[in-house]
Amino acid sequence: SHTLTAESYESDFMSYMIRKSKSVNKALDEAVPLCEPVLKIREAMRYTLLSGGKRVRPMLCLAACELVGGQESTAVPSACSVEMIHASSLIQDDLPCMDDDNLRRGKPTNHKVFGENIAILAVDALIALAIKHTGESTSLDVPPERVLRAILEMARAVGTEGLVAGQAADLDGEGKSFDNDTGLKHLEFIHIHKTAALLEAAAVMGAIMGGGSDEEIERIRSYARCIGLMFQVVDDVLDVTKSSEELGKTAGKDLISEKLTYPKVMGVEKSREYAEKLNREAREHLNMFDPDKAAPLLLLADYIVNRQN
Ligand code: GRG
Repeated sequence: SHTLTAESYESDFMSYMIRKSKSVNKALDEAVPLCEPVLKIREAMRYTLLSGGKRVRPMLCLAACELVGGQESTAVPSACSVEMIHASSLIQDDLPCMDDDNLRRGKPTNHKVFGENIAILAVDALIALAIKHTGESTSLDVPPERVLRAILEMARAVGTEGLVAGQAADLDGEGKSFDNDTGLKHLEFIHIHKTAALLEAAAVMGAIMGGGSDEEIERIRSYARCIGLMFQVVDDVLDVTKSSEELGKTAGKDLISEKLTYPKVMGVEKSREYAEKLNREAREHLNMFDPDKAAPLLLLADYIVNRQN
């Protein structure tokens, strides 16, 4: 019942996504109980963690685990941990000293509700919990080598080889002007680190926990990296298309800023083609697997490339 056939594409995939996010949401809810000590910090953690993201990273983690023959439950703690890291990075990214945003997922940002001091502590606590949760809640049937390897994978995706490197490059590029060639390189570096690294870690953690071979893990890694970059190319295109629709309605700050984007560097059409190319590449990385079993990951790629918001 966990495999999808290509024929029943959309409805099956949607119910698959909904089923997966339900397991993850339930596990996330249980992972951060509202209790003393530090009730306020827990409220702030839960505010962002449980405020309705798309759960793309957890879904990647669970689907990768199942693809290599593992049980969903084996990867649920990893899926939750990755989402905790994601939530922490969103809170930090929205702070006044970073992007200074008032809204996230249509709601006031964490620091707007809880104050900057609490928001920063919630970030720290979410990162610590992410590490603890996979270490503590993964089934004892999983060999400890796998748990260690998965946690290292996640740590790598956060630090100076991952999210932090992407954010630092992003800050560094602010206000600079680039020619198309260096602009593209800069943009690619940012997205490989800010976005693809965590998507990659999510999928790889699932594949590790599920007992995938080194070759399977590396194929899944390459797939996820393509998906991560594609995610951002699509995001940039949507920004442009949405902006021109909404021009005059909302003066979003990206409209007025000189933010570097794929459409700016290569134009909207070429950006769309690039996203399609990355989708084809992502699929190729999975062609060693039984297509029925790989269906969720293949459909996830289509979902990302076709998404409208
Ligand atoms: C790990 C705390 C910490 C910080 C690292 C601030 C920072 C340094 C990095 C910023 C990383 C960041 C915000 C990247 C953007 C990633 C991205 C594509 C966000 C949107 O993801 P979606 O669309 O969001 O999956 P939802 O809302 O669906 O969860």
